[in-house]
Parts: sequence; C-alpha cells; structure tokens
Amino acid sequence: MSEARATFTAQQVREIHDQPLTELIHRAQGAHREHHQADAVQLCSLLSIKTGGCPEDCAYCPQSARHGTRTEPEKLMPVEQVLERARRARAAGATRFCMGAAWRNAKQGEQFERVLEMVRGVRELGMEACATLGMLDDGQARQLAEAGLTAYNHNLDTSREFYGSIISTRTYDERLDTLERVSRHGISMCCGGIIGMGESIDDRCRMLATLANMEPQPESVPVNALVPVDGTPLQDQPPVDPFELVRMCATARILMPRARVRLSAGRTSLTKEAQLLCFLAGANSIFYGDKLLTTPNPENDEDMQMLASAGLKPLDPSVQA
Ligand code: SAM
Ligand code: DTB
Ligand code: SF4
Repeated sequence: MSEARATFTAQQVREIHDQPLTELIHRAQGAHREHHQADAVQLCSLLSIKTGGCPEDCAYCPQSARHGTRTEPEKLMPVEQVLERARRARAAGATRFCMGAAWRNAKQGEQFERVLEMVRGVRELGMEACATLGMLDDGQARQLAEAGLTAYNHNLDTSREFYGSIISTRTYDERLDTLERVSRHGISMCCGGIIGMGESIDDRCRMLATLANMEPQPESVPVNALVPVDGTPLQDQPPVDPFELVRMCATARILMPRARVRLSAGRTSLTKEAQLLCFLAGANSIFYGDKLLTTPNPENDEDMQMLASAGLKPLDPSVQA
C-alpha cells in the first residue's frame, strides 16, 4: 500500500525548529533511533579532483575565479592518483568517497570519461561513491548511474528567496532540474545547505521544507556551517552559533528521518561537546580527513579520539547499503 507523504510548509518547519532545544533534541532522538543505529557515524572522505577556476560566483566559495582568493586553479587529477587517495581513505576507516570538481557543469569527452573511471574504481574498492560536478545533462546522469555512482551531491545551499543574494550565475530551478535528473536515473541525492551566510531563520526553514518535500527525499543532507575564506564576499561573516547548527541537524532529522544528516563544513570551529550535541540531535555522518575541498578539517586521529571518547563508532563497512 502506498502511503501519501505529508508535505511541510515553511511555517510548520519553523515551529519544529523553534522548540526549546531540549524538546527538539528529544524529538530528533526518537526519529533517529527509529531508523538508524544510534551509536554509528558514517565517515565520508572528500577529495577535490578539480580545484579552483570556477566560472560561477557563489559568494561563499573559495574556488570561484571571480573572487580574489588564494586558491590556485588545478587541472582534473589523473584516475590513479584519485584511486590511491580512495584506498588511503578506506584504510583509515572511511566507507564513502566523495569527489568534488569546481565546474559550472560536468565536462563532456575525455574529462567526463575520466570521472566515470574514478567512480568505477571507487565502487570496486567496496566504497560508496559520491560526486559533485556541477550541473548535469540527462546523458551524464545516465552514464554516472551506469558507472555505479551511489549519490550525487548538489546542494540547494539556502532558500529560493535568499539564493539570489549568494549566487547570480545560476538559478534555483537549474539546481532543482539537475537533482531531478539525478533522481530519475536512480542515483541517490545528497542535498543540503549552508548556514551563516547572512540568511534568516525563515530562509533556513524554507530550505529545509524544500528538501523535505522532495520525492524521494534526499538520501543524505549535508549541513554546512560557512567557512569564511579570505577574498570571498562572505569573508567577514560572524561565526555560526553552535546551537543554531544543532537546531538545523535536529530539524533535518525530524523532517527526513531516513536520511543521513551530515555535519559537514565548519567542524574545525566546533568543540567536541558541540559536535556531540549535533550527534544527539540526529547527525550521523561527517567528512573525515584533514581537508575538505580546499579548507582544513579535523585530523583523522582527532576525529577517531572524539568518537571513541563518546563511545560512538564508525559505520561498519560491511553493513553499508
Ligand atoms: N561546483 C559544484 C557545485 O557547486 O555543486 C561542486 C563543488 S561545491 C564546492 C560543493 C558545496 O560545498 C557547495 O554547494 C557548498 O554548499 C559547499 N561549500 C563551498 N564552499 C563553502 C564554504 N566556504 N563553507 C561552507 N560550505 C561551502
Ligand atoms: C558539502 O555539502 N560540503 C562539502 C561537500 N558537500 C562537497 C564541501 C565543503 C567545502 C568547504 C570549503 C572548501 O573546503 O573549499
Ligand atoms: Fe563553483 Fe561549486 Fe564553488 Fe559555486 S560552489 S563557485 S559552482 S565550485
């Protein structure tokens, strides 16, 4: 029997989001335990396979060619180098390998073939493979699916209303179109956003409502805290209050109970206590490895110690989907 799923209004999401934090975490815990192993955290390693020189103008991004950041543009990496990094990530305990390219849209021809080869190689290692390559056309989505790609990361970043203040070179609908293509070809969607860019709480709730109303809902939801990078228009944004991140994780967990909620960029600014609150609020995935795409992330040892001291464990590679 098919079940009609509830759709959420931004107002309903706001009511969930604004509950007392103790109540919100309690509800999120319930949703978390119903669908997930409560003591396991997914470790995803991230690699920038093509860095910098991006023609888009995303205000948060150090890789946009339009901002005066210190990120040096690099060419697409060779397949073997990428697979060597994936092997190292697997040996360190990661079960998912995510490859990011600073493109407006995925390239055609040899470069795309190379990415397909990387995806096949990562899958052969027994890891989940995720890619984020910008916009895709229908044929590219199909080829990625055939290569065995587990998930495609394409963030909404913020609400439709605030989007234009952050990015002028593409539209919210273009973003949604790529996500729809990805999903149509059977690839899971990894889709989330960033807080701390100057958006309002209502913008955050509108974004969460959009994500939760997708059919199907995203398989994973990255919750990023802005990493303010010198040279970007957002370089002087004040730091995010960790409780606001906790609220985002908890609200995402309640609205999308089956999704992996990934505590993503910004962890180097969080104490282990703040991160534990995020895990209590339903986050169950992190980026693992000392670099995100271009900015630092906690060292492997530091993360392993944090998890061990909380009695949490990395997701067992043998039980992943
Ligand atoms: N070019 C592709 C795209 O835009 O989809 C893929 C790479 S892009 C860097 C992936 C995501 O990283 C962005 O959508 C954004 O959510 C996140 N991101 C980029 N810079 C960030 C920053 N300084 N702080 C937090 N998140 C950031
Ligand atoms: C996502 O939501 N966050 C990751 C991943 N998806 C690709 C990227 C974070 C990038 C942070 C800035 C940098 O390191 O360049
Ligand atoms: Fe380019 Fe992606 Fe950065 Fe935007 S977020 S500037 S599309 S790399």
